Amino acid sequence: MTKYTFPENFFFGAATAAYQAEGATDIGGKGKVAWDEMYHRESSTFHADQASNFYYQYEEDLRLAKEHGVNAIRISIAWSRIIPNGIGEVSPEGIAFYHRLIDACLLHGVEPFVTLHHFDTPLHLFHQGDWLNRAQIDAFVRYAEVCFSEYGDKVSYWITINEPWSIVAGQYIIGHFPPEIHYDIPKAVQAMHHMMLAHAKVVLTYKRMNFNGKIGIVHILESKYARNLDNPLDVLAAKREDVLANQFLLDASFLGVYSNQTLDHINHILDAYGSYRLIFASDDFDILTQAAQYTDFMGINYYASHFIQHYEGDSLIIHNGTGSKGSARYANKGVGERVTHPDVPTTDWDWPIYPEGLYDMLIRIQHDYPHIKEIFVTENGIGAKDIINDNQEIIDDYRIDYVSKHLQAISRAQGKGVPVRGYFMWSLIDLLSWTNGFNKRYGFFYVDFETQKRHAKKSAHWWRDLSISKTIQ
Ligand code: BGP
Repeated sequence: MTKYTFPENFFFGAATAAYQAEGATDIGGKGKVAWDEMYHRESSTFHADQASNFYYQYEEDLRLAKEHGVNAIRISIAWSRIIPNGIGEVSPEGIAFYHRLIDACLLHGVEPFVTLHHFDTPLHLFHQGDWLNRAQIDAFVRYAEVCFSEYGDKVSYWITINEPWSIVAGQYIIGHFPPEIHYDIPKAVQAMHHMMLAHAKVVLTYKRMNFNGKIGIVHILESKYARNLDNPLDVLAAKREDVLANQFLLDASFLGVYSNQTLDHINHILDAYGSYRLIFASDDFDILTQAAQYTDFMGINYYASHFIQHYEGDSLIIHNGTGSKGSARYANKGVGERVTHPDVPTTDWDWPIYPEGLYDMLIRIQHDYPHIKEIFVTENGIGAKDIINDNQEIIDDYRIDYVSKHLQAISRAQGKGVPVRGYFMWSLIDLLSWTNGFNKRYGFFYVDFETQKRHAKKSAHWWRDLSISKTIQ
């Protein structure tokens, strides 16, 4: 049996995000975000007011993390705790909370990787257009400067933005994130460009401030395969989805320019939606190019890959937000349609389980962007309806299997020279899932959302052993 061994200094991490974990949405002067409004509509069956109560229980969660071999944690800072309306006064209570949280991470020996934006733009800015509004870029830079001045001496790893693609896909294509707009790819592309600029300006700001830490960005990167490799139309559809979801952002953040091939495909997609063309300012590419050189690492979130076939017709997306297997559809005009593959299993939420797609993506990144010095797999995991039995155990063998297979893919890529320095399981504790609520669980620790009591799952015990042996069979 092949053995996969990880280096001594590898980060065996786990991830969280402020809005999904903290709760305390109206505590400490926190400003509102668009999710608060959406979840408090009558039709919503859940909200984030308590979430996993991390705001109050982070000490316990960090202790559990440490005890189970988790030596790094992704946390995010809620912009609206630091600057409640996004542009005005800084909140001393918000500043103090993240000092306490970051200090606790360091005290427990759990390295904090801190994200500045994880899907939670302050409501006031959201109402002014969110990332479609270029003016938000400067507001984000100011917020980042505040965070760097406060926490820059303590935090060694910063992440500017989490998953620009998921943000715009949710907001403007699938329509299950506020403002719930459907099938508007032009808006999605324009907002991504603005996020890339915001990321770039924050990287340059951080470097100007002369800290010793590192800064990077997290992209969700799912491989896109033609369903039928012999059909050139399927091949084209897969390429188009790849450019839209992956290559556009990779080019911006790691080359500083959109290649001709990228722009060609983007323009073809835009043509299906009218005459829209991406709007740039004259110095955008100087900023992107400079930042690309100074970006220290790339974070990859990876859950699934997709098999794509040619698609004619209007966009049609049905989101499976309940875990009733087989209910999803995903077809975009001008791009293609995702279909199942008979050899590839899926989760109850219809996400294909395909570790090989992570391996392929890592090899491709190394090939196309060889100057990237360090890579972290910043999220990977499986959402499931975990059951707690009468003995208070959660036997999540499917999670151990999923994580093992993805770690094997990472180890194989390391063997080919891909510089993957750490892995973060999504998630440390069960959290709010943005569009699925609380029954799609990902954590090493089961959260009873009634009592907020934590229970270590079988996977947490397995992780402790793995963090010691550093070896997967
Ligand atoms: C990523 C996000 C996370 C998390 C995860 C699981 O895209 O960065 O915040 O939610 O996906 O997704 P979901 O909760 O929709 O299953």
